[in-house]
Amino acid sequence: MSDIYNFKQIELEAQKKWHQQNTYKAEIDQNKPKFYCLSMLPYPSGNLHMGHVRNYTIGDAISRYKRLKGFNVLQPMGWDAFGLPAENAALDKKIHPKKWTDENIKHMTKQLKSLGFSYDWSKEVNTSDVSYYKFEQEIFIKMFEKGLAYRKKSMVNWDPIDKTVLANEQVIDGKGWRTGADVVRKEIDTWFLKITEYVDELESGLEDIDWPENVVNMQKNWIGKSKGIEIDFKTDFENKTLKAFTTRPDTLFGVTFFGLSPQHPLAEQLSKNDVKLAAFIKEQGKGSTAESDITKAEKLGYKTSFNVFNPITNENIPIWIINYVLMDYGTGAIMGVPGHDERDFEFAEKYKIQIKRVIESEEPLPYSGDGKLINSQELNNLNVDEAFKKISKMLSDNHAGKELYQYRLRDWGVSRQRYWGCPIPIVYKNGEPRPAQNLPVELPLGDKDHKPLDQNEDFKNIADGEIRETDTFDTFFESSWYFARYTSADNKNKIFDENTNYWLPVDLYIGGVEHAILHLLYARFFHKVLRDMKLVEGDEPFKKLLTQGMVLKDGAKMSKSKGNVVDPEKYIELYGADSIRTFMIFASPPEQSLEWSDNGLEGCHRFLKRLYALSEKIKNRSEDTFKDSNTSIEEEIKELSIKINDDYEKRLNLNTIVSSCMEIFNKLNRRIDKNKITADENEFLKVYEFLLISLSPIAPHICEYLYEDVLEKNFNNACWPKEDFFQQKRSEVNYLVQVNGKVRANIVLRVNLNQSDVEKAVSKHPNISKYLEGNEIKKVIFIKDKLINFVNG
Ligand code: ANZ
Repeated sequence: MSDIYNFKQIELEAQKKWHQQNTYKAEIDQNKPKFYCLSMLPYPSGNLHMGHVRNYTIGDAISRYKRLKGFNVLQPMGWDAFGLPAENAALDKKIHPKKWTDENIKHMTKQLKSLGFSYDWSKEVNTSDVSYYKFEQEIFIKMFEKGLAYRKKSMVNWDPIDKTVLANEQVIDGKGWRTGADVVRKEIDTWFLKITEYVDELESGLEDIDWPENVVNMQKNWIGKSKGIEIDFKTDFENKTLKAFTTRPDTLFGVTFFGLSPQHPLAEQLSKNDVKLAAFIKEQGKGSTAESDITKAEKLGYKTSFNVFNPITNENIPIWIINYVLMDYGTGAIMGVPGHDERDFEFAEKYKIQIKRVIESEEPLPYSGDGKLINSQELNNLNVDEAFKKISKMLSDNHAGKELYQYRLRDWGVSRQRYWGCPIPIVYKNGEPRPAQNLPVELPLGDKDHKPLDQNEDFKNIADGEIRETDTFDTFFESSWYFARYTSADNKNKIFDENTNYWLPVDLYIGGVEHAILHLLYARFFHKVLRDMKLVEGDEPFKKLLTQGMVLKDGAKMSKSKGNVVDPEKYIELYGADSIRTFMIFASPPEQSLEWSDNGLEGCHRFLKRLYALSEKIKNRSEDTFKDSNTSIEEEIKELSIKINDDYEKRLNLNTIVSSCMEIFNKLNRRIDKNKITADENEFLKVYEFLLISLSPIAPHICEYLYEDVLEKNFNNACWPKEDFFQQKRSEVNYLVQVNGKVRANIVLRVNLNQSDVEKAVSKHPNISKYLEGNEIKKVIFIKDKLINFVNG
């Protein structure tokens, strides 16, 4: 070894060796437990950023640890390569989206490799490559055939100058980002996936997975399951009945108005004979359709001249058309209870509608808590739960209502009117959609082809008056199933093979919390759909989830828009991959945010340099280097070793593993004085070996190098120490001493004595000697460090 820490050479050579030996290729091995460790795949934007480096270092450290523990590990990597930035680059830089994407992938692959991540590159996927998306098209067609994919009208942003649909991000202050034209809303046919068909399972499956509580809650809120009742209200308009969904049927006696959404069919019908109502509805059609905006907006209503009847009291209740009633939730109608619902309260105050209290409480109205029912006839004196049950029974007995669950989750609109995406494999004949016959439907890649497919006549028109669908998929489509494709990505003929069921589910998924809702929900949905197509097994794709914290600089999120980005490449050049990796792990626990610090990185680099210097001394040891010590270094690091083991195994506290390694290093270093080492040689080398092994998942290049060079062993055979390594050494043990199988004494002796020493020691004990005296001993049963049994008579 050279006398300076030449990290560049060490890292290059290690990476070359891993590549040549195919060290991280993942193949089925039934003799080992499997571990599928997955980090969220990057968008190939051009350069890795520190958030990627952190995410992938955590995943790699855990993968390497699992390998040392004897697991068969799959750790793949790939590219979420379709999307808008490639199209924008095509316009700005006059470079084809494919060329831009491929160049970025090439560069970022080099960056990933320079960080020494242990990926099985034979399973790389590029979602923009036809070898990937052809299978995606097959999945979509199966979905279409099962009725899980359908067409529906939906609203899009339309740029009247460019004559193109804009993504939400491309609308800036209501204007097209390139043309500056006023964007108009336009209703067009688009494709939806029926995620709502799986809503129950998406909700209940959250109980079976080991995910952070906040992510589980975010998914639950998004799914938005509510238990309630749909109540039928008779009306005085053409004998019609209106249904309203309520989670609080117990407040039925407090209903003082009835509300319909401006988009409700009856509202539209009434507006035919009421010009003022027609104008009101038109006014409400403007502005944002986002639920959050509607909830915040000023409450507005229009009173009609019609009524519903309370199904219990038969009382008249006026029908209003109300802006905060959403058409696509429940039935698009509400029973207004201003005494106990905040929105209804605000509305009733504004329009001077009666506000009735039906739940007793000290608190002022609107009051939404529990309490005894009042002013509610037969419900009086019940609490809210009891009243819910009673009214529910009364309504169902009268065929005037039924209990059900409502969900906020809506079907997923997957159509995008963009170029750089996977073509939706559908053709139309006389307007009727049917699956495209010859898959794949390839995205045209000609020089001039990078415009929306709708504007590409060659693509669009096929023989016999058939035309192609020109929408492409939302890029969330690709990332919804890539985790399954990785397992068989080297199989070009089949979407999945025997590797798929061997590797799935993902044992640990690591990524940013920004994907807590959509990506993770879509991926769970796809997994269930693929399961029902008998393509994969199991109900959930990701057993355990780790959401890593953000990388900050001076307290703010590191991001291009803030101009505080730190380029990993520069630091790899200056300090090496192992230093960056060590810093990324050391600076903060995986789930918390991490503050970038040049000093912190330098500190980690110094630590590795000192480890290198210590190793050199060990390497150059001679016969008389070691001199006896009366304290055991192995004992000294015992607690640290137990902590490291637990931190990897149970807590994933990777940061404290680094600090424990630093402590072990200090303990070793302290025993060195010039060229002498005060320790037992075997013990000292054993502790040094443990230090290299426990640090190797984090700083793999230097640790493998030192392991092979100093200890002269092959790192491929290195393994995590067995359980007993982590047990405190016992100096004494408690022997059960029996005579003819009966316990006659408990005697503490030195550990590890042989049978005759134990016999000698215990037979002197008065409790024992009295049974042995005068009897011939026929047999002695001996279990070392545990038991001795004398059989006589
Ligand atoms: C009467 C009532 C009384 C309500 C009360 C609440 C409190 P979650 O929990 O989110 O499911 N609602 C029903 N459909 C609606 C729609 N299309 N647009 C706007 N609001 C709607 O909410 C269910 C409650 O939201 C329902 O229960 C209904 O108001 C309202 F003291 O009915 B409630």
